[in-house]
Amino acid sequence: MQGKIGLEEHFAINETIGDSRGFVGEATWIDLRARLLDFQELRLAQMDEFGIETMILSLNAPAVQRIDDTKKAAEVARIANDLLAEQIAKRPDRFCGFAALAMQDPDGATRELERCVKDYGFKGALVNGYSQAGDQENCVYYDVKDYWPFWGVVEKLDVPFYLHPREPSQRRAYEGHPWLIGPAYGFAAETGLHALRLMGSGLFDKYPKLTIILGHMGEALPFNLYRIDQRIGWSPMGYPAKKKISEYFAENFFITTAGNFRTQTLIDAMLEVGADRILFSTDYPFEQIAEAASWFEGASISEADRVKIGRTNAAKLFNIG
Ligand code: GRE
Ligand code: ZN
Repeated sequence: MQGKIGLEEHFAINETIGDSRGFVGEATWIDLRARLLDFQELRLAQMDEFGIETMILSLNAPAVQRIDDTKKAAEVARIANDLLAEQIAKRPDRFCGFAALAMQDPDGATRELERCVKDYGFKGALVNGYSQAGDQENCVYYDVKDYWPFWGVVEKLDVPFYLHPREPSQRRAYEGHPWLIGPAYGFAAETGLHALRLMGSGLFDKYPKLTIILGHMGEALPFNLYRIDQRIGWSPMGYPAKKKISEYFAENFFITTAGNFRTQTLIDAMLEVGADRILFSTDYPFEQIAEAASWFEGASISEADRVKIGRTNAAKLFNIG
């Protein structure tokens, strides 16, 4: 399929490239590093070869979220956003952008998002989970009330917020099992939990038009919606939000196929949230575009759904083409 749009697709800058080093061996790193720092050559060649017309680009992880000096975090976000805008300007027909945001400072993050959307035409923000604010131990989650004015502005700007993974804040549970911490499992556990916090806080009752995007086919949430709803209904601890988790998930969330190229999983997600809320993505360059595209083209879904998931859902959501 030609004309695909991908939206979990990363780049890095000198200040953040080191954050991606630990995920692969030495031989792979040489290639991964080159692909993260590249915009116009390796990336466009792959996009051309596999029918990806547009990528919405975002900074690598955890990057800005891990910098506990708030001023420094804001500076790195700004450097990344400025560079991204320059690179998009060279190929506005092929690239769009998501803003990196130093969520350590909710007001500063709000202003940076406004700047990126209004001055650069960015399509929203991609944030790598909780932020470490002032101190590495201070992991802040965005359901807390300090962030509600930020969310109000996100809703008013009418742009999606991509909640991207990072390593779990709960290190004790992973002790002795470092292989669990990263993209194999810890990323999804951490990010799914953060998404549930947002939903359960009542955030979407206050800002019903807010749109959150999750990668990796929804970080395992589609598979668990029934049980979560069912058991919250029984909970003696109460539940602060007005609607069921499955209702927020269906009304306020989109999910992408990034890094989860599995038809069984896609079909479960389609049954839970519908083909209109699923968006093709690769997770380049951590995943191979060849693999993502060949799986997607051959997946046993209808051609109408393939076109929606591959292109038209994202074109509508982001006003592309
Ligand atoms: C990602 O961006 O999702 C990612 C990383 C590092 C390793 C694997 C991965 O940032 O999927
Ligand atoms: Zn990613």
